Amino acid sequence: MATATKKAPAKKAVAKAATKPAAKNGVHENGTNGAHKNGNGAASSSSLGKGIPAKKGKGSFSEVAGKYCVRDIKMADEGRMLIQWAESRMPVLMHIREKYKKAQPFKGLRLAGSLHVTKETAVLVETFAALGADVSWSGCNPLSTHDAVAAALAKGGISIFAWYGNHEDFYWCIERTIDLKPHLTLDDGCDLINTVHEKYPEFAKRDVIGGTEETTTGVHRLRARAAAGKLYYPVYAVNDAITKWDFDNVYGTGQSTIDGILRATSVMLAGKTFVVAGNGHCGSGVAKRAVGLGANVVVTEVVATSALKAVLEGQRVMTMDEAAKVGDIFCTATGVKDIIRKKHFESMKEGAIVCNTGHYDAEINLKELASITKSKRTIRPNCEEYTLKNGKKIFVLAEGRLVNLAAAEGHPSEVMDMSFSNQLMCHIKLAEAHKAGKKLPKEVIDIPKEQDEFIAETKLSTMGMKMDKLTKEQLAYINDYNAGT
Ligand code: RBV
Repeated sequence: MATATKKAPAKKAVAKAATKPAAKNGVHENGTNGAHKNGNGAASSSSLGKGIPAKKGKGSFSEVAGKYCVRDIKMADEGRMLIQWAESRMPVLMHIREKYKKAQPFKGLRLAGSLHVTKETAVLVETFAALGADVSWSGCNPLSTHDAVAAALAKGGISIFAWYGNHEDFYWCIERTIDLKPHLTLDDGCDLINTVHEKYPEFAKRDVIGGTEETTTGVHRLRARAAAGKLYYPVYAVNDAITKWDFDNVYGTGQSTIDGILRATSVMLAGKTFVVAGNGHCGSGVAKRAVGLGANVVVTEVVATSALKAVLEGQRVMTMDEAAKVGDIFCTATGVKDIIRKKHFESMKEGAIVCNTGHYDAEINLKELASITKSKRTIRPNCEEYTLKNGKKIFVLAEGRLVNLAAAEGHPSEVMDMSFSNQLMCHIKLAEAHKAGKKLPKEVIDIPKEQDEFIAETKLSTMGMKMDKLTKEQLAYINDYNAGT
């Protein structure tokens, strides 16, 4: 127990957690060297969980070695209320939780996840635990962990390693979740999958049943890994479900990105020139909402069809070289590095605001910005003022990391309901296939159409919406190749 500053309350909290749905399988027998004792397959002589290296991060933590490390377990009650708030807005996920509670599809299985520790994620995590999984969790971005939620999960018995501002120990946390020797992995951005594959390839090949990936950037990486013949277990591309990318990526990113920009700046969007880099699902969602608030939207693109869509939505398309000169606010959503770099900062207007909503912080080249900067200060939370050598000021939000998660609370619960229902259903499929002795191909697997239909139908019915059904005659008509005028 390294810096167990809050040792006593933490212990009490874990014991108390037995009443929570997550507790039964979430609480591990304390392995002081970080190795969990409840393993039933993965060899304990493996290098996984062979001792816990020291953390690099400073500050105090609430920590029980091998079990959890969060900022402050005393925040658990605040986090619990946030989780309850999210639960009440995630009816599809809660419905699936109820449906499978008796069957306990994850009984005997260990699951490690790396995904933003938000109130919505907590509902997913506790659903896995309620359905029998032994869960370990880490964040997938240094600035997206909600400390109160992490505390509530720890208190509820989940093995969680995550805190806000975790730059130095990001991979340390992921490693602690791998100590659990997971049968299943759940990723957002592929950091967990990459660590398991690169550091523990034999374990990945032998012991891991399968995994899932949440986001566009992660699925790209996964497909690249599969194409290189380096994917060692089957992984569902959750991002590519219709009920994920047509909703989470568009409406979730749209609303939460604007939310993040407003919380970090409180500027008026009406009348501003708002530059969106990338008109994919995410960028188009941001553009839609910026238009709705009266901004003048400019889109930069490299794909002609995506550029054309923006033009037909009434937005202007230009190169970043041109957009840099006219923009008041810039938001990157491309998944590509160096979208905004030195020459762009040099031609920006005084007071330009720059942020990113893509998964990684590579889209804005802050090193190049630093090279032309005289001084820097944090002028508001999540808003840094860079004063350039020529006296011009540029404001960067959330250190160029996902502004929607770092400066706001991520996507709303209502839309994460569908994304996380997809996550859960894919893991149920993996667990069921495993229990039936069925081997899935070691590939990136697409989401079956029936899953999308089930999730969309359930979501609609929880919203009180009813759809029409085709009559027999209508069905026959649309399937009649010979029907004419
Ligand atoms: N995302 N999660 C949340 N509230 O938990 N918000 C956004 C949340 C996910 C979203 O699914 C997206 O694909 C991913 O974060 C990007 O890292």
